[in-house]
Amino acid sequence: MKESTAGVIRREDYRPPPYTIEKIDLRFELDEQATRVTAKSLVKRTADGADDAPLVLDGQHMVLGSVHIDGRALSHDEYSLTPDTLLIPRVPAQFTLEIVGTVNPAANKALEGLYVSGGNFCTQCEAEGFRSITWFLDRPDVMARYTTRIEADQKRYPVLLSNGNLVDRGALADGRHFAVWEDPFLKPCYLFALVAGDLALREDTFTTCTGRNVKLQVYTAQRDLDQTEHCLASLKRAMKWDEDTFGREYDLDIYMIVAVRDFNMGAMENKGLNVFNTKYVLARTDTATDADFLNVEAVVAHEYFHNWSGNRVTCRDWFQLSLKEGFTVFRDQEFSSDVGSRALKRIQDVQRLLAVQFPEDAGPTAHPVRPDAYSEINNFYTATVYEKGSEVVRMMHTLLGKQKFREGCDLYFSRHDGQAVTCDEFVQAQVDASGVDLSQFKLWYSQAGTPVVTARTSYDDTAKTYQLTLAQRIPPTPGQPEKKPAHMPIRMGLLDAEGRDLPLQLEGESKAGDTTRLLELRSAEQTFTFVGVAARPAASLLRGFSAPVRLESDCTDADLLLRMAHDSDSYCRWDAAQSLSQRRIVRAVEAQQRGQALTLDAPFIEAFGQALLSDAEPPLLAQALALPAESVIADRLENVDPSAVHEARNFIERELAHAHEKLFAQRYEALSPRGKHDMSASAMGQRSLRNVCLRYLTAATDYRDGSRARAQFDGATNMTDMIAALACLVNVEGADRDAALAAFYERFKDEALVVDKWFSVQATSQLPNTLDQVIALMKHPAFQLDNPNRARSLIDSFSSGNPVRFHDESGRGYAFVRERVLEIDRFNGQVSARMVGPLTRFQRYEPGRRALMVGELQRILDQSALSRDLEEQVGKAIQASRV
Ligand code: B3K
Ligand code: ZN
Repeated sequence: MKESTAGVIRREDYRPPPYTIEKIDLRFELDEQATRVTAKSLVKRTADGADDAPLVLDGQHMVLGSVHIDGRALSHDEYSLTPDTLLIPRVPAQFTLEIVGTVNPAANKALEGLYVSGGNFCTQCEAEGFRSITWFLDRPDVMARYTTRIEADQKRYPVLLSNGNLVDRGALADGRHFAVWEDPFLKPCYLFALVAGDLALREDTFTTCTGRNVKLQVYTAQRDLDQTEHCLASLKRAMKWDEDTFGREYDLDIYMIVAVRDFNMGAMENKGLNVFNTKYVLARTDTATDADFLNVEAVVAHEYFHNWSGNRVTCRDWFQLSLKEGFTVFRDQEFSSDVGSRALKRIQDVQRLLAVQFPEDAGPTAHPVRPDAYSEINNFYTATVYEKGSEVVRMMHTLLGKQKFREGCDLYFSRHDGQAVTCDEFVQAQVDASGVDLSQFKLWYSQAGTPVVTARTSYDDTAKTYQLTLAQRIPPTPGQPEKKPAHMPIRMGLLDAEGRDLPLQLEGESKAGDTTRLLELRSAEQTFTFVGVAARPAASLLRGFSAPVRLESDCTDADLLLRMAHDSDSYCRWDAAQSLSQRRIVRAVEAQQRGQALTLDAPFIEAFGQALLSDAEPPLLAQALALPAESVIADRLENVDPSAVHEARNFIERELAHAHEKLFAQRYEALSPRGKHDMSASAMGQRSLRNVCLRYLTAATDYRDGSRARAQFDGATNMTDMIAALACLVNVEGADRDAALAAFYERFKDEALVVDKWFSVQATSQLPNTLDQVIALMKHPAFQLDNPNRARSLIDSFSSGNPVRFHDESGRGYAFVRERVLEIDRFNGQVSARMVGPLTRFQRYEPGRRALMVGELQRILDQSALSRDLEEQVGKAIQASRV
């Protein structure tokens, strides 16, 4: 096996930089194949730098032109150049360094550094892309003041943008022109950005809380301009919210968002000049779903919030990534909760955590929220750093309370404005503001793995006491065999036989108090005794999902049924419904394995009927009725046979559909759209419930009759209803399916994001020949492997969104993904390293599948010249497979 520790960077090895760069003037002479970049920097030795410390700059994929120190050209023997560095052995304590280099943006398919997308220039520097633009101290604790002069052909690139404020512009000879941008704020180089192109603009203004006018601009291709209204409106909402909720005001005179089609991730918070994947900018009701609208709003807000949590206060090193990401995800989740439905948002966020982060935390690439080592930092933009990181911030919010938490944030921002700091400093600010002891709590930053909390309960009818014993254990993860108990907030309540909340009185308290309590679990096991409990209650635990743990409780089906119908906590109602479904699916899997007939119990069927008849809020009801995803079911089992899970889930779905066909149909009809298309939260909620009903109604025909879905597809006036209908239809063999797919493509073939949906929906079909269809679609003229959105729309939708076909027992699904991963890895390691993810989650599967998956991983590792990104991920997976 290849040496897996080569090139590993460790947190404990952090040293402050021996030199820093306080100011940099950049000049770009833009040309698709050969852009000349001149960087003039003010370099200073720091207190940590020895007199004879060499200056080692990061730089790659560039051709060096010249190096000057204080105006004097260095000869070749005065520096040494490697593929990743430029080393100058002897330098003064302070000097001006001028470096000229050339880059080839058109050839850049890794989409990191300076590249061309849709004929326009753009950049992506986080985490380490700036080193492909010029030689620099590419680390976030080196913060400089930037000016950027851009020169380009006036006709082809009329718009020239960079960070900060525009200070000069004008014409040059030969039909070229220039613009000069100046960013008054110190920033690390990962926040640098440049955009040049022929772009259309939507503009607005925002007046900040102190009365400053900020110009807001959204740039896109001309043809997409009518899809940018929602983006701009979302930005304004986010700016206002951050003032009201966190007291954060915007600091420049202009805020720009540019949408590009070729982008490795969602968006990038470059100072004053965000670059976005078109997916998170464009939204019009005929091309984007309700979920797309909400995602645009959330991502726009997320990037905007980074202006404080990330840009004004940044990370000292990349191990601290969650300092800005976990906190900013928390902020965007709170924003979405405040402007939309808090209850729904919480359920959706938990769903994502269960579907993506829990499996990651249980797999070969499990890592702490603040990792200890990496080979390729881009592999650490993970659900753990982001979403679990946000849960960690949320727990502090819970433990401190809203007010103290806000004071802690204020202190953090004022204490560290303009600095590059660590997660410890964030926690310290919370401690200093609140006086709350978070020393044990900090283990959440250093221990990987999802804690399992077990709840045992007992009721003493004579003493009228109720005991709740909570025990915790954190499973071993790679490199961390032993764990210490975590400090976690467990919000809970107790329900009486009618499902009403009981006032709670803990032993030792003089009287009963609130109906919801915050218990703090700190030890491996703790018992809480409630007194004055008249009859055995049902425990409602982990209200609002107060800690990111797997809860295993001894609750009965009767408790769950009661909580599903009556729990005052909306998350707990949802969780009860999901647990009931999950239990039945697992029973059906076991029955299959024993060769027994599958059955579904009447009380459960009855409860679903009651729910359908209830006046529960439609979006919450939709979430409760939708069965857990196959991947989420599998994540709770061992030795999984994905076909059995698929069969079991389909069985439950079909039984419920048959039993309640009439009710589903009534609800479906009653929720039919009336009047003008409405984007209110309640209208969106109704659409989501109606589309869940459509799914059950199609399941009621055993996916043999797609006529209702076809009718919805034909009559749909918006993308939400259209794609929901198509997602049902792709599972129904026959003419309706083919006609709808053809019509959809014909209508939307010029809308790239909708074509992505078209590929994606086909890749998720349950039909047995889906892999062949996917392979055929790779040859479709619209398919493009080097566009990340398009590649993911087909390949990731298949591997992550279609477990039963991906895990086909022949292993063909695995081989297909391995081939694509290797193809993409030749030009884009960031995308290939993510795409391999589903192959690395082999641990829960039965031995046959596991061996096939590991076999494919080994085939990947046997290749030479893998990207560092892919090699790290696959190397870890192989290592875990040997334990
Ligand atoms: N900070 C960027 C992510 C950069 C990813 C680099 N591989 C987007 C965000 O989290 O806001
Ligand atoms: Zn972010």
